[in-house]
Amino acid sequence: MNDIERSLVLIKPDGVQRAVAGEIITRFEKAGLKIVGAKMVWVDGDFSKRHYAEHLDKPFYKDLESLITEGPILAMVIEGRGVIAVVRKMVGPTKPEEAAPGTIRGDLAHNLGDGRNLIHASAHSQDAEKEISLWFSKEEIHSYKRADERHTQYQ
Ligand code: IDP
Ligand code: MG
Repeated sequence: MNDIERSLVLIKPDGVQRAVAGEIITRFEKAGLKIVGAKMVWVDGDFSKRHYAEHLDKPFYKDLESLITEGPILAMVIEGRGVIAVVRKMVGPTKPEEAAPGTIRGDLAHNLGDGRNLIHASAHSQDAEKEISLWFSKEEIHSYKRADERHTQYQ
């Protein structure tokens, strides 16, 4: 069985502004994943450069920085078994037009362009660890039991 992991999930400014945050969070909750941290943050260019360090030299970085700093982000830490891969599957591929129906990007971002794909999710465990410590302090991440845990994979 997969280990319990944590993933950093961001509903990006376009997701907050399109008011699909509730729909997205519901999908994670219904999948049995646990939200262990959540806050709304409006980041600046310096913070964007830290979060997207791997993309700094990409041609799309400037547009990406504009997009990620244009409004508040709903940032979450989500916990569950194999959660990093599960969330990436639920999110779908980077380009919404390539995302299958049933995925968050496929269902909710299909017609959007210019990198507007609603959501960020950690790609692998090293990224997750780095990203969670960039966005959240230890005190902002909480341990609690879901009411349905007795019947789920957490046992
Ligand atoms: P990911 O969010 O699916 O992990 P990455 O390749 O890590 O995708 O890219 C980070 C973000 O940068 C994407 O979610 C998207 O918003 C933006 N982006 C990626 N590639 C392009 C592009 O070719 N043009 C414009 N924006 C892009
Ligand atoms: Mg990425």
